[in-house]
Amino acid sequence: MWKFGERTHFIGELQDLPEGERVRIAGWVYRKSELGGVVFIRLRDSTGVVQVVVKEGEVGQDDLERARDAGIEASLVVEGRVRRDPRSPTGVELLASSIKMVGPSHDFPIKPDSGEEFLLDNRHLHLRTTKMRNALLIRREVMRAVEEWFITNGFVRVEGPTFVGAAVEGGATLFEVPYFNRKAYLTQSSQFYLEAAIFAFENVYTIQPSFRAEKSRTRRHLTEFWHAEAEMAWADLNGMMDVVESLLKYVSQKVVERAGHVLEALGRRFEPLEGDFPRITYDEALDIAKRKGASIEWGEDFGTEVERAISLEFDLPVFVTHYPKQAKAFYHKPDPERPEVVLCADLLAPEGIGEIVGGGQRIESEEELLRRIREEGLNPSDYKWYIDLRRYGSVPHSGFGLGIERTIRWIAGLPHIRDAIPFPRTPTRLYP
Ligand code: NSS
Repeated sequence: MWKFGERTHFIGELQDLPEGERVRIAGWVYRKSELGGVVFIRLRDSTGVVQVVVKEGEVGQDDLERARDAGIEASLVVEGRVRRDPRSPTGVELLASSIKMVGPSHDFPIKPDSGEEFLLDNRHLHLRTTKMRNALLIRREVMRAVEEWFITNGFVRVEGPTFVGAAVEGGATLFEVPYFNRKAYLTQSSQFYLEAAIFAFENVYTIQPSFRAEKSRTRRHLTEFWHAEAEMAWADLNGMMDVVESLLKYVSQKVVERAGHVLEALGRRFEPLEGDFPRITYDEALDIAKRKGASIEWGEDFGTEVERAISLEFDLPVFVTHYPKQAKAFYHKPDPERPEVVLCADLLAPEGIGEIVGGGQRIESEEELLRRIREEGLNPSDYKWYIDLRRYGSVPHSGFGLGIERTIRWIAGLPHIRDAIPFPRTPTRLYP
């Protein structure tokens, strides 16, 4: 890791050093206590925590006073000697010989009993606590593994724009923004742009934010979420599900391998996914839901509660395929053998989490696409370039979108989606 500043070591490196080694470390005051005139500071940097012992005779009087005055989260540079101490969790502590105060801190507002809303209002400070750091370390490993899977499998990254001219996933959740003397919207999905890019690269992906003006305040909706999307030329519905399954198995394996200790610290038991993901149809899922007492009719999309009931039936993520046409967006390809359903698949994560992936096979014919656009009461002129893609060597193709925060929430076992992202955006939260 890059080292900046005056330090000679990161705190996480101290445990490998011999008794008496002289070092200079830097960090933030995590806890502090005083006993018999000796000040004990637990100092934190990004690699760990170590106890610093500050006592008269070893440091000057000024340094001792500085240690006494240091508030929680004050930043310090400390010089001292390593002491092996079997009582310490890492086996070492530091006997200080000098203390430099870099940034004082008074009355750090985050306390063990701070309430949820207060913590959200202070997310800029809450980020440095153990709980948030652990959640964000899982986020880092999920992001990294997703990107790695696409790169190792030869997918080309192509970013879509954030300002767009028309809806992908229906007008109800569009965010409108003024765009000079016109209206623009914030993108709900990069799917259409990835569909254009398959003709250049065949297999493409992106990882970028999508925006939805979801008014529902739930544990699984954000207004701005990170979206990993892929699109594959020549792939059918089954090919698409194979990609999702391989990707999620890889992500589960890498997160456990690289951050198993973080999952443990979060109190989360999570094992790499093994075995084939079950694939059931909407009709079969509907039977399960009804058997469990849900009041839902054929044709309706599944809400949070119904998805929860279905996902609790399985130990692995489950694909639900062939939804009724009216429950899904216009671009899904109707099943040629049963045109009232479409060749789509949602992936429901287990433990009641519900949908984390949505995707399917796209309509490749111009006529059929126009028919579906009109059937949905949409204006073909809003989708001119998208329709155009069907006129120059159109091919069967499929793709999907995976919600990064929903995936993190599931893997890390977080009670709420907002803890899966550093600065959550919800209908009521635009600060900090
Ligand atoms: O609406 S989706 O089901 N599908 C699409 O947007 C497709 N156009 C993607 C594609 O095929 N390229 O959203 C995909 C996933 C969904 O399964 C969730 O995991 C996530 O995106 N998602 C969200 N996460 C958090 N908050 C909100 N509001 C949200 N909406 C969707």
